[in-house]
Amino acid sequence: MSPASDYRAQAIHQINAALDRYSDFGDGCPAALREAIRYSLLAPGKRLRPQLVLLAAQACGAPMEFALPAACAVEMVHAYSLIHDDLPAMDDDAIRRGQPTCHKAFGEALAILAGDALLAGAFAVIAREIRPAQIALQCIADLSEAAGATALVGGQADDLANERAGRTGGTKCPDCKEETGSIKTLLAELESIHHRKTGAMFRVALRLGGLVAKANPTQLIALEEYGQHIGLAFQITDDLLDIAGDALAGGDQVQKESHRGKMTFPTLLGVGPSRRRAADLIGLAETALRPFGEAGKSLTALAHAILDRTQ
Ligand code: GRG
Repeated sequence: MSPASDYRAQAIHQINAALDRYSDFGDGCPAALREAIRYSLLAPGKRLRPQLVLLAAQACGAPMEFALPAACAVEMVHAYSLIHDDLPAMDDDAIRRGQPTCHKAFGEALAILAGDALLAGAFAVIAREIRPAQIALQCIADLSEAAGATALVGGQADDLANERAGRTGGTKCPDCKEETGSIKTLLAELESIHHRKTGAMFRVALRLGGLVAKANPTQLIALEEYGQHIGLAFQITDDLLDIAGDALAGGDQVQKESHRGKMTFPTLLGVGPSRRRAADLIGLAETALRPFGEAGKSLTALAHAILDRTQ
């Protein structure tokens, strides 16, 4: 194991232990609700966003443990968004994190409520655990903006609207090198959706890590720029993984049923150019980390892991 992946394994271990503590809402929480919350939150996700919080704090000179409450708050918001995204009214998915989705296991009503409780619980963790209060307040303001109508929720709303309007972006001819006017417009729309729906949570994860570590403005700007690039690269690799088994491997189509016919980077650009775009973005992310020098090396390693990921 390389030192960077060893460090990340340690981070994931600490994150899981802290999530376990923070998802115990005490005796006042009904047992079935507690079970549904913990079923989804503690399921084996990649813990990418909380790792970003910890690694950003560490790049700014703070011990990783210091950023655990902020890291868990971000993961709790993420888990809520996944539970709600999987509901029949949204993506209608049956499997998440290798197990039946929350609504399949507990019913729709309890799944909605588990998501609601996680969203509220995230802000409670910040308010209770982060000091000084001025930094907690800033974290709450930033996380609520990232989770709200102009970011996560707004991006999701536009994504659903596009899907329901049947906008797929078509299938790009592999021989076609130039981007046509309409492809450019569709790409800009797609990027705008992803900057809000996926990118905002990446950016805020890095920002919260910086804030709790008392980062200076140059460091905060660098972290957000890095977050912007890796967020989009993550989404492109997500689209590519979603069509895994396609022309690249020459195998069977394994794309999720609910994602068929969606506008994605590969449907707009083709597979090869999408891969190159993701690699370019990781290069830009690495450049953004220059102000951190050696201290940014775990974040650099994480950016490359996003590009090379297989799940
Ligand atoms: C319901 C408000 C609301 C928003 C939903 C998160 C989201 C927005 C939708 C999830 C659908 C999806 C496939 C989005 C694309 C990328 C993404 C966010 C994937 C899930 O994140 P991972 O791969 O998941 O980090 P794990 O389970 O590893 O944490």
